[in-house]
Amino acid sequence: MLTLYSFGPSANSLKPLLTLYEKGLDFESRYLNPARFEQHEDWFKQINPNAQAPALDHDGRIITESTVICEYLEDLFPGTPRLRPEDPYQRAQMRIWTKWVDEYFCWCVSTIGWERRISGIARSVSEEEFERLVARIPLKEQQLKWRNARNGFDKKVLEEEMRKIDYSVKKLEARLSQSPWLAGDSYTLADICNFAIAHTMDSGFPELINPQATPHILDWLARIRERPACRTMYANAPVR
Ligand SMILES: N[C@@H](CCC(=O)N[C@@H](CS)C(=O)NCC(=O)O)C(=O)O
Repeated sequence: MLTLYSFGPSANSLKPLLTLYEKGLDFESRYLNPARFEQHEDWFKQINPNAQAPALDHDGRIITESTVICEYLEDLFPGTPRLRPEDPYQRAQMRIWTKWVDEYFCWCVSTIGWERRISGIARSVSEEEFERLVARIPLKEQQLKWRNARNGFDKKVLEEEMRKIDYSVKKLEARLSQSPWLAGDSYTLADICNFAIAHTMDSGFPELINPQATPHILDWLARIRERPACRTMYANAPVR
């Protein structure tokens, strides 16, 4: 029995969600609502002590870390489709791109997302209620992120994150002008994990991602969105 706790098809949650749909696996989807701060509730901290989504429950055993969950699913269900190349060089390329998304790309996009979207959630409650909610968050750095979302991130931090996003977009475009998928000839976890962060960037950052500047990224996004698994994932997304 597989149960995925997630925010639905967004950011780190999208990675295991799309992997599960790609593999056509039966699983129970438990959506957490960030607008209700559900990820910080005690029952969920029993599942993931970091109070963050996603988390996978496989027959009572918990796996956290979005990219690790994807690799775990690939280990358990390696067939149809294979999402990790057999060739060691291409497999290494896949891991370079998943490492990059986890260590660099996701962070700059995340900060701008927190400034643009999470700020609304952080400001939706009274000061007293906000303090009560922040006190439930186990990671100090996440507490700080919530405070920054409520008070507004430093302008210099936002400028630096935008610089990193610009660099990331150029790096992705350059790679996708060389091969159809990030690790080479086949669609892999590298594409799923980068798509998780980039999937709404053509609407969120049209000054960076557009037909003139990034035709290869747009083509890559379209090819992933057209996949039956991706269509099903979006069709089943929670309405908020
Ligand atoms: N390294 C973790 C990061 C998980 C993470 O950052 N989750 C975010 C959503 S993308 C979260 O739960 N944020 C809500 C919060 O921290 O309150 C992973 O890849 O799974």
